Amino acid sequence: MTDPSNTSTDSLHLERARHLDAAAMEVRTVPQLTLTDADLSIDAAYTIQRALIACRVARGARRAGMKMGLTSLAKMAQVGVHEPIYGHLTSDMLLADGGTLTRAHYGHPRAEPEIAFLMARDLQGEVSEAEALAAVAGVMPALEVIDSRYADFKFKLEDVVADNASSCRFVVGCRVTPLRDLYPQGLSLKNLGMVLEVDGVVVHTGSSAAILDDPARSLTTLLRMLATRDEGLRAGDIVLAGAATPAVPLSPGQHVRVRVDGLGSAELFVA
Ligand code: 0L1
Ligand code: MG
Repeated sequence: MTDPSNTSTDSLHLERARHLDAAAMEVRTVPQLTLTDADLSIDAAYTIQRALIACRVARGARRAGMKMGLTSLAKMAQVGVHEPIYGHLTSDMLLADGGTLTRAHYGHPRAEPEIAFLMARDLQGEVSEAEALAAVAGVMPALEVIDSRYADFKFKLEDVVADNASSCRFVVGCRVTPLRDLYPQGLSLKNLGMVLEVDGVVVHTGSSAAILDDPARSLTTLLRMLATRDEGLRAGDIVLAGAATPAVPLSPGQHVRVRVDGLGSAELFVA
């Protein structure tokens, strides 16, 4: 028999997901969920996140992969939350390399330089970094555009998890570099130089080492977190490993580019 208390919890999660989804569509902020529910758990927040993604899938979006967030000290300090989190990427969030983002469609978008993995095969469970990398087709430079349903990006861990880890749009460079191509150049995924430029001016420099010390660790952390729900990654998934520097606010007219040693670049324009 269905437990009526579970049914009411499920409908509350769905109601909150719809509330966040509507706010994104209508470009407005909402009060933090934890203001009215101080007991909101991380587990419940990830359930709301999945219901939020289901709203997009119902509108025709497809799974594109996953993102890790808050994987660097710089990012944690920027928003005052000190634990890595994950979110879902859908096909409607993908912006072509060199594509244009319309600023007015978002509340307070920011861009950050990232490393993306392309998964060659399905992978699930607790694996070593070497095992995770063996399932990767290659890596790409990426820009993630984050936006938050909460005013001034002010939230608690549970709020930002429910809001799909602030994920909004993403761009990946058009070249997928197999990891074996890095080593002959004397490069290591653990320490690739990363530069974020706005209008041709360098605004932040960093290293892939800022991403949990090694982007591969971000991948294994994601797999460990997904395993708690008996989920994993699928062949063809793009995984944004996390940002190497703080995010920069976006304004119309800007050209934003990330350059990563050995991987090339990815860019977007803001209209
Ligand atoms: O991708 C990120 O690191 C962002 C995670 C959520 C925190 C934020 O909105 O900056
Ligand atoms: Mg990010």
